[in-house]
Amino acid sequence: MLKGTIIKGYSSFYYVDIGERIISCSLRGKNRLGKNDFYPGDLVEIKITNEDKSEGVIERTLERKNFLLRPPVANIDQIIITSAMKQPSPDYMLIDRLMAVAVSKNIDPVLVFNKIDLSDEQEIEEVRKRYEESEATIIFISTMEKDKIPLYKKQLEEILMNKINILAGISGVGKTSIINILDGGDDRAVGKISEKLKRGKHTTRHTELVQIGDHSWLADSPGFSSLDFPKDFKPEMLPRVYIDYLKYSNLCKFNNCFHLEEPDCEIKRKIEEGILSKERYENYKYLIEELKSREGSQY
Ligand SMILES: Nc1nc2c(ncn2[C@@H]2O[C@H](COP(=O)(O)OP(=O)(O)OP(=O)(O)O)[C@@H](O)[C@H]2O)c(=O)[nH]1
Ligand SMILES: [Mg+2]
Ligand SMILES: [Zn+2]
Repeated sequence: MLKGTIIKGYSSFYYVDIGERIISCSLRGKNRLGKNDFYPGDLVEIKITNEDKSEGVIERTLERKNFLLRPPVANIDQIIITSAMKQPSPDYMLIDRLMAVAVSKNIDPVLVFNKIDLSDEQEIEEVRKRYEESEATIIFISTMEKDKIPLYKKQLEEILMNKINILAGISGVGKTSIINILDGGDDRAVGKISEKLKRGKHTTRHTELVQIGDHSWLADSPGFSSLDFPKDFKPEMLPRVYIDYLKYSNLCKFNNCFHLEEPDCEIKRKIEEGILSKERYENYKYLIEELKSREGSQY
């Protein structure tokens, strides 16, 4: 039995990447009844039925580590949270929320700050400091700095490598410009990635993973509604997905410390010492309140 990843599917027909090539797969009768869903990103076991034509059948889906409904993609490894240094200024509330939501869904957050040509070293340092303790990968780029584009492209490709990625960010931060950088500059057909992503926009049913490099994939940009906390996510789980707080919370007096009113709280100490970001903590408190009110409304 071979293992592979579904790249795209049409009704009961799927393209499965098995590493060195793509196999066109159909479903076995028992799987055609619609009980089991198969989505891009799904890790599947297949059997080759026709070696010459690269055809096969999907035997079964392996357990998913996560699933997004819009776009419907399984097993997302990484979310590229894209912001601009200016025009528009970073929406820190959104960044902090997306980071926490991502971790809650077992997706690694990466922070990309674009348009550094519009900012100075000091502003970049402030942003870097703010997320220093979060352990999220963070890069600063500009799609306008022509001479540095090969360097930025390489950095982006390294981050995306061997992963299923999704790109998120509000309008105008430079998502399309970033995809254009990834698209150009080598022997692949220019514009292939953006063209494929554009095609997928009209139909959520035919979402596909677009290949960036040998083993890196990019899914359609998710709608922000699908980047909410899972329904069963409780307020007391927030400290566990605010990754910068995890490595210090064992020093809080109470082991289930919310880092709010409790005495002898290591997180509040680290904020006073200027190690953890005060602004990020304000957003933490806001998210706790939001999760509490959501719970009350039986959402
Ligand atoms: N100064 C500057 N402008 C940039 C940079 N990158 C992109 N822009 C400009 O910012 C604007 C928005 O860029 P897009 O790539 O279209 O942004 P987007 O995130 O795809 O926006 P939506 O498609 O609306 O979600 C365009 O006018 C770009 O030319 C940059 O590094 N520096
Ligand atoms: Mg765009
Ligand atoms: Zn605490």
